Amino acid sequence: MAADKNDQANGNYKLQDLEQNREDSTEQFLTTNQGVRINDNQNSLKAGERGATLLEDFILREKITHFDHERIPERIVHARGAGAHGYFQVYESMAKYTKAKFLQDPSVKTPVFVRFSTVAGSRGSTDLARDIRGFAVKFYTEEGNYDLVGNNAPVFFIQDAMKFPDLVHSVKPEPHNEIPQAAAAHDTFWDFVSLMPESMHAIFWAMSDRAIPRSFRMMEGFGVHTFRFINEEGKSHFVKFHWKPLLGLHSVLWDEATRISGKDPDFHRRDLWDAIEAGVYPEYEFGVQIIAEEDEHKFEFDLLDPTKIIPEELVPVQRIGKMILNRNPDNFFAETEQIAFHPGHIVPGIDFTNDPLLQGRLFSYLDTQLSRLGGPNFHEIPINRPIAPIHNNQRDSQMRQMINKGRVSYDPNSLGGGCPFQAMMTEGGFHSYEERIDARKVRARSESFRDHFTQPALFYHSQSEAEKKHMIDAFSFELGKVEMVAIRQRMVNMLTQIDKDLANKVAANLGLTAQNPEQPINHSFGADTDPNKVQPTDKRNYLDRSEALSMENTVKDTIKTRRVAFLAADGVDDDALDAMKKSLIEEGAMVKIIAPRHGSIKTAGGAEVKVNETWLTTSSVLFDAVYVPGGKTSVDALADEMDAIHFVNEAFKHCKAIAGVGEGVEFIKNQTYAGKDETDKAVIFGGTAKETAKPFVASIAQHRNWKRETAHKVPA
Ligand code: HDD
Repeated sequence: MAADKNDQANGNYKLQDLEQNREDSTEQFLTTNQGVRINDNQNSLKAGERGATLLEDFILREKITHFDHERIPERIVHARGAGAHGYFQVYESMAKYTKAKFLQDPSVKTPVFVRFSTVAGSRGSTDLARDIRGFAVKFYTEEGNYDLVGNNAPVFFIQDAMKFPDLVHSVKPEPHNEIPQAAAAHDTFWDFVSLMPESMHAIFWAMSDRAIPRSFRMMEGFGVHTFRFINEEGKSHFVKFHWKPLLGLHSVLWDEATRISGKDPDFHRRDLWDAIEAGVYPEYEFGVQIIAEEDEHKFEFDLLDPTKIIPEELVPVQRIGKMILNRNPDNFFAETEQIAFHPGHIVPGIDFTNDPLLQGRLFSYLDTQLSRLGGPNFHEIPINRPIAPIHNNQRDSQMRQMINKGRVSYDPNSLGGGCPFQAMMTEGGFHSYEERIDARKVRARSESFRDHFTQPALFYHSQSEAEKKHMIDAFSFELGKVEMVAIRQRMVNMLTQIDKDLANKVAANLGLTAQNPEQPINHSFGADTDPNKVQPTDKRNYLDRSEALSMENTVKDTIKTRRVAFLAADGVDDDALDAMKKSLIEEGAMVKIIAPRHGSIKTAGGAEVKVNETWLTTSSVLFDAVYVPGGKTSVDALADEMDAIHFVNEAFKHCKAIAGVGEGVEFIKNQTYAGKDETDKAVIFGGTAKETAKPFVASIAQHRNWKRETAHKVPA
């Protein structure tokens, strides 16, 4: 695992803490779970060589019994995920706003474990589903564990936790036939959301490119809810949390996503693993939007409403620290599967608001771990164990690890000297923020939550033309998979409330006409009998555009960890191969040689070059760019190979950078669509690899040439 030797130097106390549970079988005897050495692991104990197996065979029974019980229930949502260890450091003390210790001292490295996930699919489903991604961070702080359980979208589909089971039931595979897997594109989901105008903002994020990220390392994270920072004086500020990836925000195309799902359903998991193993550690800056308590009501939306963002133009995101992921788990089950996140795991200096979605989450996460991990001692599982000491009077239950000494398990006591003591606030004791409450007990939703259309419109208007087109395609695809025409129509009608042009384009693709509904249906406000009282309010306009919402404006100055395919065969030109490889690797890219067969190929100069993949084992959709070096016999072999031609065409279709030198130029020009448009700046031809490398690197850094998408239709 990467960074092993540095654990100590990193100050990563969590990794040291895990050491006591790590097992390594190297040079060890095979034993039973009782430590008895096993002499025959091939045969069960029988009454004669051809006789029945004996009940006495404790070794067989132990092995089979353990196996029979290996599985635990998968997470009800976010079942599919991948995790990594790392650490977090604050840039400068945030004492002005919060007393949370891990946000005070820039020299302190706080260990973290992060789990990224999709929401709807099962544990074995594809990474490339169109879905929101989970972005959950556990900080092992010296004051106890703090979990920031966020997503890669800053808004949620519902405003009240009361609706969560309905939302999840609608998106999961339909109950009668368990179809479709890891997809929102089916009737029950769109039936539900088309009756829930409050879901529109999150739907717009889910239909955008953000829902098909290129990598977990290239997506943002958001705490979603408004939380509180509490400082030493007890003063509260509202805060929204952000994660900003240093590699920028990048996505794949939907067509590509569906192909990746077949070629490598573990694409994101593998990408995270490979980057960490290669020592190119994923980095994210931690951002906060801070709002003074007095400004709570100054916005045209409610800070407690989880379907709203605070546009960065209204409150800028301050980047206050950095998280680096530098170590892969040793064991997927023990760490990534057993980690238990809970928004209620907070530390002094951070507190909740009354966001009704957050309030419901505070119940759900603890509850779900009881059935998922089998009982209330899940905090003792190594990955969940805080580095801060635990002392309390909780006792017993399944799988208890802690051996509590003494007679006393109650408080107050005199027999135990009154221990363990309550901590004063000055001693780090958690004290809930004393928010003033003077209210009626009601089952209701605030009027201030009724604007559902302003922010999806802001999101849509902030997208680039390419991104808008992708959204129209996404709506058309998803609704095209809906069988009930009435549901498609209701959804299209809802879209007219947000953007008429979008609604008309989607309607046209569905063979419908978008109609402005007199009254959008809204069941989400419950039992109120006057329908007018529960309708969404009209769209407002407090901001035309927010640059931060478009991925077009992201970081585009690096090719670190980008995967570049070199298509080559025997006779490839030495310089064309070596010089380009060197230039790309210097910039941090990962180069793979794709050839007609495994083993190695011989260059024109007689050198042996190791082959990484063949046409059979890989595909252009697993790469960011393609390069065809010269060398007559090499290029002739490619020209004979339909898969090589398809490789380049497919990369071209998906708007990727393509480069060729020497005879590689002729191959691209004569055999593929990529050579046809001389104005296409992401198709680069050169005489030598050296002169081609610079523009090629610049094109890869641009991620995609979206203009190509509308200019060319490629049958690949
Ligand atoms: Fe949730 C898991 C994020 C609303 C109930 N949620 C879960 C995970 C993430 C989120 C990232 C996976 C954690 C992991 O990797 O183990 N959830 C969110 C966000 C929400 C949200 C950002 C809205 C802002 N969730 C939400 C609500 C409820 C839940 C309203 C219930 C009332 N979520 C759960 C859960 C899960 C979960 C059922 C499944 C597995 C788990 O908790 O540990 O309790």
